[in-house]
Amino acid sequence: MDGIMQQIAEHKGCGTSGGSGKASCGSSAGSGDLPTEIWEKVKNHPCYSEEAHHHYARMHVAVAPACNIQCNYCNRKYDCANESRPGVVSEKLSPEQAAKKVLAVASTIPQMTVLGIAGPGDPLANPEKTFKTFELISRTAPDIKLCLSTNGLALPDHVDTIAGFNVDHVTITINMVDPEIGARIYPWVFWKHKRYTGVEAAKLLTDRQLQGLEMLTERGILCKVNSVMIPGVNDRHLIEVNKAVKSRGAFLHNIMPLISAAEHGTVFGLTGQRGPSAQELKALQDSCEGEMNMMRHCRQCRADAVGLLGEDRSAEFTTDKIMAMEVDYDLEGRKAYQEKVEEERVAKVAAKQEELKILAGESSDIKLLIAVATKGSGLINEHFGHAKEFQVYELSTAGAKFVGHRRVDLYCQGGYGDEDSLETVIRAINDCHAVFVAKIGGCPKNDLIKAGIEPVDQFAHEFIEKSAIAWFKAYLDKVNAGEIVHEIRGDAEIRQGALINAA
Ligand code: CLF
Ligand code: SF4
Repeated sequence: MDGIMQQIAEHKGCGTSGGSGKASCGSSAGSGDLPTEIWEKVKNHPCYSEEAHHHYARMHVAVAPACNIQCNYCNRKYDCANESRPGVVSEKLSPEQAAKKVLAVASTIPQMTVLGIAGPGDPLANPEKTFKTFELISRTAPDIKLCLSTNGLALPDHVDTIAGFNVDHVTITINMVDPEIGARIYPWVFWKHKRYTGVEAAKLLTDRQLQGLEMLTERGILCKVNSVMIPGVNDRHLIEVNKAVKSRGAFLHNIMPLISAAEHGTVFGLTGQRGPSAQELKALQDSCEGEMNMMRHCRQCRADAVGLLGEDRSAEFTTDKIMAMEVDYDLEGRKAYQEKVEEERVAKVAAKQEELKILAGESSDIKLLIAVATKGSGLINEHFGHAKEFQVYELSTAGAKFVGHRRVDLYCQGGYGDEDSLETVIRAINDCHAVFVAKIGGCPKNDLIKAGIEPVDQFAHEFIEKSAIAWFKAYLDKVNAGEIVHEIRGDAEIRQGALINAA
C-alpha cells in the first residue's frame, strides 16, 4: 500500500461531523486531516463526505439493467439494493440519453457534482453501456465526478478501464468474507458462462471482490464498501468484513439496514427475514468506527435518483422532459454557484466551532439523540409536517455528530395532520430526546411531548449543529440544577414498507 492509501486507511472521521476537535472530511478547514489530493476528491462528493451531503447533489443514470449474481434481498423487478431502494426504475436509458440527462440536470442543479452508475442491475455486468456513458459525460461535462457501484464479481477485469476513465470513486457491496455466510445471502453467481451455487459461488464472489478492492486501492482510486446488515445472518460477521476491507485500503464503510418486506417479493422478504432496528444498526456502526471511517448518511437511493441525498427530483427529468429541454451547460455559472456553497459551508463550521466553546469544561457523560427537520444546507429549515425524513445527531460534551437519518411518512396531508402518520413518525424517532423543526402545529406538538420527545422550534432557519450545541448546553444546565432528570430513551424503527412507494 503506498503512502497515500495508508493515510486513507488510517484516517478516521469521514462521515462524521463530530465536535471532538478533530477535523472530519467535511471540515471547512479544507483538507482537515486528509492529504490534499484525497480532500479534493471527497470535498464535494455527497456520499464520501457527510458534511458535503448537506450541500451537494448526485445523480444516477439507469443504463445497466443486467446482473451477474443473485442476492436474496433483491427482486429483479426493483432497483439494485446495493445502491437503491427497491422501487421500480422509471426508465432505462441508453448511454446517449443518459449523457443528455446529465447535461440537463447539471444545467438545472448547479450543485450536482457527481454522476453515479449504480444499476438497476450491476454496472460491470453491462460494461459497454456503462463505459460508453462515462466516455460521453467526461467529454461534455468535464467537471462532474464519475462514480460507480458494483457487486464486484466482474471488477478485476475492468479495473484498468475504470482507471482510464478517471473514475475515482468506486463502491463495492461486500456482505461477507466467509463463504458459508455468503451461501445464505447469494443463491448463485454467473461467471465465465457458468452458474455457480452455494459455498462455491460465495467463495468466488468474495475472492473477486477483495481482489478488485486491492487492485483499485493500489491505483489510488477511492473505494467505499457497502454492506447490508442482515440480523442473524451477517450482522456480527460485518465486524470481520470491516477489518478485511480496511486492511485492503477501503476509504469508507457503509453499513446499511436490510430492507425486507414481503411485498418486495425478495427471498428475504418472503421468508420473513427482518431488518435491524435503528439502535441495532447504530451499535454495529459504532463498533466498527474505531476501525475506519463509517458512512451513516446513505439513503439507499434508486438507480435513477437525482438531487441531494434524501430528496428525489427524478420526476423532473423524465426522458420526455429532458429530450425537450434546451440545455445550457454553463461551466462558469456552476463554478460560481459552488463557490457560494463553499462560503456557506465555512460559515456553518465557524458557527459550530464558536458555539462549541460553551461546552468547554463540561464533564457530563450524557449522550443523547435529536432529530432534525431539514431541507439541506445544514439548516433547520423544514416544517415538522412536511418532513419526509429526519436527520439524527448525537449530542455529547464533544459536540453534535451526525449519526443517521430516519425516513417517515408525511404528517401533513394538505391542510390536516394524519394521526396514523404521526404514530409512525414517533416510532421512527422514538430514541430521540428532541425534534428540531422550523415550525410545528399544536396537535403534533402535544403528542410528541406525551411521547417524551421535546419539539424545539426556537432555532428555525439557524445552523443545525450550532443550535443543537446551544440546546444541549441548556439541557445539561437543567439536569445539573435538578430541574429535569436525564432518562435513556428506547429503540426506534427503521421504516421498511414505505420505501416501495417512493418509485
Ligand atoms: Fe451514487 Fe453510490 Fe456513487 Fe453515491 S449513491 S454510485 S457512491 S453517487 Fe450514496 Fe446513494 Fe448511499 Fe450509494 S447515498 S446508495 S452510498
Ligand atoms: Fe440485485 Fe444488485 Fe444483487 Fe444484482 S447485485 S442481485 S441487481 S442487489
